[in-house]
Amino acid sequence: MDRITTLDEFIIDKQKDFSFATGELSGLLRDIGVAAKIVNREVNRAGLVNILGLEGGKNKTGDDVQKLDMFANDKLIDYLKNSGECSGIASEELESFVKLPTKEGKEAKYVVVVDPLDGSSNIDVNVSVGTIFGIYRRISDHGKECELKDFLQEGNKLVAAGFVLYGTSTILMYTTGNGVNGFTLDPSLGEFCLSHQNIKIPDEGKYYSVNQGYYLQFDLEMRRYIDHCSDTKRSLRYIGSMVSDIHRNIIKGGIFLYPNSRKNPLGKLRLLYECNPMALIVEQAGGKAINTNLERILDINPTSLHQKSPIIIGSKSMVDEFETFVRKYTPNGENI
Ligand code: P6P
Repeated sequence: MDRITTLDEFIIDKQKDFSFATGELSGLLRDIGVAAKIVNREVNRAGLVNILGLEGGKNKTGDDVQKLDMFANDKLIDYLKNSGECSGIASEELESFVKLPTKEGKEAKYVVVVDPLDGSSNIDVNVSVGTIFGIYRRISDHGKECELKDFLQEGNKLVAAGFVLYGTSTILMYTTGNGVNGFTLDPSLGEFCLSHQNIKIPDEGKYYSVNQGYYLQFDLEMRRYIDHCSDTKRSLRYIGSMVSDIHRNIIKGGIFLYPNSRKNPLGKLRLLYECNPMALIVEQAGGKAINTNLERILDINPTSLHQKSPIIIGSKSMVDEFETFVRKYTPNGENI
């Protein structure tokens, strides 16, 4: 039996790849791993401990806030606060970012963006959900509290990004800019163990993921692309949980599309803590991520914490093919 490599061992071992590394980022990644194990425990028993059902509130973008959302949010913030490596957190569940005003928080090098529990509409029906995180090096003055500009950085400035998928097994995947590695939680050990080393997304795939219920609200190029997927006998797989859909496409190959529509002129997914971290992971795995103006997701300049972006992400040749439909069917598309 191959030797088990735990997430902690891997993070520490990979730290040696960075001569300038001083251990703070490693500590932050390890703390996120611990928080993920705690969230996983509650997700796995959500039906038993009365944390199902709606918290009653609504988050910044008007989604109903479910108790498990807030539990995940609070746990992640608690562990990031205690890490001593984090200066602030921006979360889908909070209108503004959280400053960590302690001495450690003011001296910390990093800020974290997080969607604590993505796919929350699936919680009560036992369909997989996920946590998405991204880590930026702060650009505000050390020794002082973090500022909004620390979070409003382009995705190409992320120093790390990852997700946790609470599915048939619990998997944590992350990148620090040198490829993507995946770790599966072994409940008998209570450890995330290396299971997907240097994973690469297939360049082509048979799956396309889009909510076809919005078909008539989509722009012409999107409708023609969907028709093309159907004509070429691709399989539609749409879980309604971004992390699950994109994770499947990383493993099997495929494309995930959440475009603009008449209902959502800028799409639904948030740039900072959903699109950017997933785009970095997919690019690091050899894939591609753009918006419906054919801009690279990671190059979009954020202007607000909860801003939305259309996203087309997945196998490179499939995203490239989508681009041809935009150029062909969008007015003046040939000049994009
Ligand atoms: P729709 C879940 O609520 C989420 O934020 C993503 O995880 C998912 O991809 C998307 O929304 C589903 O949205 O409009 O298809 O239900």
